[in-house]
Amino acid sequence: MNYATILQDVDLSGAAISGGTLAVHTPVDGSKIAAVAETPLSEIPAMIAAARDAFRQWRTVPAPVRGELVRLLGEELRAAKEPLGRLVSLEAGKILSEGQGEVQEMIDICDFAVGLSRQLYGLTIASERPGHRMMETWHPMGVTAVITAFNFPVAVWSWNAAIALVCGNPVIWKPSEKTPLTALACQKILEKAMARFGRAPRGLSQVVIGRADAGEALVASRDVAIVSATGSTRMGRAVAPKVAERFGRVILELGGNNAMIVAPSADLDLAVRAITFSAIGTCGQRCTSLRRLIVHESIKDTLVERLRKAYASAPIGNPLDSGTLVGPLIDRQALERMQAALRQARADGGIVHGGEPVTEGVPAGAYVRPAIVEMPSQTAIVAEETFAPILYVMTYSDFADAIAMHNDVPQGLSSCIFTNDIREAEFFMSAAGSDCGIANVNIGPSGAEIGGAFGGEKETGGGRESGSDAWKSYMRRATNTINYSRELPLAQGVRFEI
Ligand code: UN1
Repeated sequence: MNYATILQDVDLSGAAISGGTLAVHTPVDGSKIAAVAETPLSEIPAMIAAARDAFRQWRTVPAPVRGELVRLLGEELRAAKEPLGRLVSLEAGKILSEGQGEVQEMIDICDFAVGLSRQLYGLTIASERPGHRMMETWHPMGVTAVITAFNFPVAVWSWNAAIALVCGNPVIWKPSEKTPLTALACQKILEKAMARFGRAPRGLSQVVIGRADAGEALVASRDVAIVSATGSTRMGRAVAPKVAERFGRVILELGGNNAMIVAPSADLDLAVRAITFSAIGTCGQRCTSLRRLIVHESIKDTLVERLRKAYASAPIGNPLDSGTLVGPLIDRQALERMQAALRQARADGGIVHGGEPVTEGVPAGAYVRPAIVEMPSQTAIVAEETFAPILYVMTYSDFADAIAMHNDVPQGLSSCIFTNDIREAEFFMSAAGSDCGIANVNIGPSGAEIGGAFGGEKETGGGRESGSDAWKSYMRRATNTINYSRELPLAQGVRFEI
């Protein structure tokens, strides 16, 4: 597929995508496809000020009316799904079906947010005082900065933007410097929706193109009420204290080191399919990718054998070719990090199947053969998140040990168990089971749908996005006590008569 056609099919009119200082390389073959203009750091304060002005207006627009803007955004995304999905594939290197799936996820969150715009409910609370009523009201919070990673270059913005907009917050988006084109395309799509809506204040949605220092400018500003950041734990460690220092709010979605426990009763046909999708899909570059397999010793050899067969039949190659299942890593650095992790795993006594760079029959990008690594134990390298298709396999004999090994990593995003034993399944989801934000039974850890809250514990950062009541992170709560009596009783029976 011709790159120029993919670029021409999306509306990037007015965006400066040639002659700029930010070179964009497609992971498909490493070639340069654009040179995007960076936002001068000196302009960021004015952008934040424009967002603050937009906030003053937008917070007074009734939430269901704000929902109408997001409804129109969903319509525009439906119309733009194919070309935008192809651009995602070109810029992030994911296969066509996953590029389309990512845009579908955007459409789904818009639908969800539209419904939510009529359901930003507060509670009514019984007062202990006669003639009094208590209630809580949810109000818009303020300017929301959204910092996103290359691997889900558009969906993660939409999770945040759709909810922030219905909650009454303007959004300033700092996409990954590896994927600015998809961000500019999304901004255009939202601008179309805003033009149809007709009442959106200027500055309601803005994009900052740049590198880490552009993100830092947003993180440091007292006028940015919420910083929602997705990326590595290292990035989160830099962002969180800076926001905490000024008592701002963070929503963090950081690293994952997601595992599957495979019990003796597991349906191995299903498990093999789930493992291959979640371990090698997106070339192992989802925050929810399966990275650790904790398998009962009695079935380990059979399972590894079946997985090796399944891996061998997954076509690796150009993600824009319709038969491909495994596209490239984002760049050479990612490939080198993968090779370094495999070297360490070998040094720790691991037996590595696959994992080598692939150069034949593929374009000139960072293509690799996904790796299965049989480990003698869960060593330090296994506890690290390497953003590549490496599946470490460990064994267990005792279910309690499997749970302990499962939780014995710093990250806590997603997890799953394959079992037909209801006790194991329930235990896995219980308070003493998986310590992750997502705990699944008989499905893999990746590919979550809109509707559930998304995020995780420990070094994953604790944030929740997209579904359930994640909207509460984008609003502030006011508790109201109303006295409709002619007395002024004090709570706790305190007497204070003058
Ligand atoms: C991410 O990798 O940052 O659950 C998000 C999933 C997708 C989202 C992944 N719905 O795999």
